[in-house]
Amino acid sequence: MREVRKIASDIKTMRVRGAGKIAREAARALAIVAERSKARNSEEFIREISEASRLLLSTRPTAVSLSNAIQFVVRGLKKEEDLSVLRTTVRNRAEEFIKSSLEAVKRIGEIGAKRLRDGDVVLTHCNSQAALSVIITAFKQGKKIEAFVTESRPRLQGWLSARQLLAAGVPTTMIVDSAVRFIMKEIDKVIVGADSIASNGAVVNKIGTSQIALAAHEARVLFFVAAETYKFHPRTLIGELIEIEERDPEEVIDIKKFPGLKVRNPAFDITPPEYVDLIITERGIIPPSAAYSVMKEVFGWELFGSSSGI
Ligand code: RUB
Repeated sequence: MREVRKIASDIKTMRVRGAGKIAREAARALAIVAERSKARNSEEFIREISEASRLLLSTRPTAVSLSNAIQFVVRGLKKEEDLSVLRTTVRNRAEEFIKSSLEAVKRIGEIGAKRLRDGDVVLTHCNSQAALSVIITAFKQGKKIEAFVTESRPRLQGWLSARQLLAAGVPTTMIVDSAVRFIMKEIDKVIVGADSIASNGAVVNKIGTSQIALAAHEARVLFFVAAETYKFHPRTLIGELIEIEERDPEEVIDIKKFPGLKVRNPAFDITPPEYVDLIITERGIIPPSAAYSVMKEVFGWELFGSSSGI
């Protein structure tokens, strides 16, 4: 469990961050438990896996990728099953999730790149591997793409995006978050990632995303979301709300220097479907109104209940 606790702490403190990466780390953590478990029987093994799953789930509440990855790995584990079968099942599923998640990012790049034209100026926010995959793939195809990245206060994930884009050779400009509306007249398309997508097509992503969508809408700039299908939140179908993580005020300001000051630090916001033109998934491009159909197709097993009880 020591390794799992380390992975959980890395996710919580954002040493590992981004919805896709934390999902893959969670799957990797479960594979480690399966490999190293000293359980003497299947019941003990399932208990260990459940404990690890709960710990991983407690790290960050908003990105549904985390719980979808865990459900994918642990679904339907039964104590009546042979211990060695359970071990192999968890390891194989974790491996399968990691592999298909990485392939999805690549595929989203290929599919999304078709929507970028030569000469497009594309704005992105935060640091999304799916969104960057679209920009970088189009650029590598020879389209003259220029990127704008927001700083993405308070954690400055925009710096990571800037580095990735520059490393790929994409001409990149950074702006502060509050410059978005001013700059929007120079932008052709906005592409962001997602931490969760609700059944009505609303997109939960890094704080500030919904303001960018609003500015894009006002300026008639297309607003794309790049998201693997495991970013769709199946339980929103039964009315569950997506929890918005509020992080430590210290990320925003040194509060010791401002006695009495209240600070709020919501890490994500919700962009209503009306402001989203397209969602680019590894299965194809959909309008936000098709979120429900994607969920039905992808999460059949989840919607009809998981017997793992985790
Ligand atoms: C990251 C963030 C990203 C999504 C999608 O927030 O909001 O846009 O997670 O990323 P944080 P990806 O830095 O707080 O984790 O496409 O890489 O999954």
